[in-house]
Amino acid sequence: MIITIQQHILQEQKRFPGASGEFSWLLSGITLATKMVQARVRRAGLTDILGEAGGEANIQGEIQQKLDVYANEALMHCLGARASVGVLASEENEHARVTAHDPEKANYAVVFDPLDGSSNIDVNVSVGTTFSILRRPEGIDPRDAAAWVLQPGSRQIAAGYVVYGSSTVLVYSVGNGVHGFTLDPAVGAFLLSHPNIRMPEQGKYYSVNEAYRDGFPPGYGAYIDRLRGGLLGPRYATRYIGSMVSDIHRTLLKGGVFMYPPTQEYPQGKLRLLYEANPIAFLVEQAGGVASTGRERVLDVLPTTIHQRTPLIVGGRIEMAEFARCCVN
Ligand code: FDP
Repeated sequence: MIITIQQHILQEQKRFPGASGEFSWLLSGITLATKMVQARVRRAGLTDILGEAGGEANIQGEIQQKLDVYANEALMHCLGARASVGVLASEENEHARVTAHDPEKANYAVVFDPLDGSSNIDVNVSVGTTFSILRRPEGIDPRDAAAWVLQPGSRQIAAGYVVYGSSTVLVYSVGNGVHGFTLDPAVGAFLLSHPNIRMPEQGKYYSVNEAYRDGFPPGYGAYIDRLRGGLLGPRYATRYIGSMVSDIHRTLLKGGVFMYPPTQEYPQGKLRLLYEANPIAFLVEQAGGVASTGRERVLDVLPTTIHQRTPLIVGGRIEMAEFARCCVN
């Protein structure tokens, strides 16, 4: 049976008696925006839009716009128009923004990275969008945008990503398992292709930028050597695309471990807690895997700033148990 994402969202909604449908309407804003983004990504090599943002005219006399700026505007526009959305925070904007006319009546904040891995776009490597949805916390001033989003990841009510790869795939969870949908470009609908994704307990790949190995904290090098040396069973091979959503998508489906540890350049890790690590950790846990900062569960971190960085280590149960033995202190 063919199930579209809209049908799936409506089915999920039935689990919550009295649900008004506003949350489903919010999610449809995300699917619309990501369809717009994927249409641009697919034409990126053709339309010469890879120039810098901010005003270079292309040969048609149109103003060039960088794809990540376009992706940001698409999400801001599609979500900003939903009355249930009070606050939006994006990797592309310095501050979170109150978008609702009447924030007292809005219930949700959406935090997103409109185009993750964008340094890969001009060499035709897959990129992605990540998003995290939070409910407005009790007792805050609804006009204080930061207060909406500075919540630990365990409070997310939904999260997901879209990978613009050999096909466009949207993976999301509302806390009831993880489900993946592939865009059928002929009809413009996301169709259920990966119901109930479960992460294998063990895979055969580790995914890390090993060029930074000398700067990793103690234990990481030995951990990698154990994976490579077959101490967990298989001798692990490396896969590192350098586009987080793509590396995570593979890890979720095929198993293994993905790491972006602290490095010399990024002692706090490079990835962003609110719109990269948190949605990924939510999905990974929902799929039966483990997500750590190297010190604690990612979803337990209480953020203090919107763009704060964190180390991120995610993997199957077996890899993460070994990681805890080698690296967590
Ligand atoms: P990018 O800089 O291309 O936006 O979040 C940033 C990110 O990509 C991730 O998608 C990717 O996993 C990581 O950086 C790659 O960083 P390194 O080049 O340092 O490995």
